[in-house]
Amino acid sequence: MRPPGITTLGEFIVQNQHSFPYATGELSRLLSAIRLAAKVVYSQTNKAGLVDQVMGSMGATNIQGEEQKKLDVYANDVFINALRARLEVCGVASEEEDSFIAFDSEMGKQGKYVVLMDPLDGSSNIDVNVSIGTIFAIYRRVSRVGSVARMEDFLQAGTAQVAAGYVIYGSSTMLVYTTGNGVNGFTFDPAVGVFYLSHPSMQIPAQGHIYSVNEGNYNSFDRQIRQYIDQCKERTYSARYIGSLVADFHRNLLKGGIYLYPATAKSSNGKLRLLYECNPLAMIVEQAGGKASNGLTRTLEIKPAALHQRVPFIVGSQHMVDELEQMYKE
Ligand code: AHM
Ligand code: MG
Repeated sequence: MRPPGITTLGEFIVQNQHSFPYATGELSRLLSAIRLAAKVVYSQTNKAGLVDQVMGSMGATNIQGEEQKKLDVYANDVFINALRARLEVCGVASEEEDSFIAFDSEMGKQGKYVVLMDPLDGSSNIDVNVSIGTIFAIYRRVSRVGSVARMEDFLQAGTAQVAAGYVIYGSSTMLVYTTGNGVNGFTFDPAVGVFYLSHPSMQIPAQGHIYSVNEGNYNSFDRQIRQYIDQCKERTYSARYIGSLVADFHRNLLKGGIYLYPATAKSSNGKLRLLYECNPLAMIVEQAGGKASNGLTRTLEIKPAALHQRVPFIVGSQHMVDELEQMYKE
């Protein structure tokens, strides 16, 4: 049954489309495609352990050398197909694809937007019943409408995002997004098949008491990161690390905290990808009053050089990120 007086995601998108600086309806249709794909992935995720297509590995690796899970590939296909079916999108870039996919049909070339995504974030948690997610960023293309999408459409700085969001498949499924006018969260009611506005105008507390980092890499972190972690311990902050970026980010957004994936011995630029993991979450956190940086530079201002570029990522409550940035300055 529909909770009385509660707005659905569909209604919210339509009610708020006037605040979007581009043509009315375009972004609404694009977000509807994402909403639909999220429902499909949710329904498949919930069958993990029951059907063969969900848990386990594909026996292949992606271009970044990471093992592809069955659900990685499934979610990738679902999101790409949902976006391809819309007039608005001329191309997609994904963690699971070597290069971007240009929708080069006559319809596809008319699309004004590109979408960059991590279709299934937290892959290592699929098989162990722990929260996972989807992250997406939406940009206006810079190439001519009517032509085939080009690399430059995808290599835009995060400041150019027109919308960004994530889906978390957790104890409930939520879709959280921003179009640059604050952040709103919607919870899925599986009985009705509808997302309802449950978290209007989300704000991250300016100061938190949670730090989230894979401390197994402590010995290879920068001096500033080690110093910051030591300080968190002296202050007896809580350590919370799920290993799904979306889930760690979501908790810190609600409760206040800081998430760190700095450079390590294994990966000198950290593990997380700028374009479809860091930038969308950076836009969301800023819209919610928080901050994201690599320690020295605001994440959204980093000039991308490659589709799968990795950057050190520090994101969360404003005062916490400020404090760590101060350590870098000193
Ligand atoms: P994925 O997109 O392949 O799942 O990888 C990204 C994930 C993040 O969700 C998570 O925060 C991080 O990798 C965990 O890495 P680690 O296991 O090194 O701590
Ligand atoms: Mg990921």
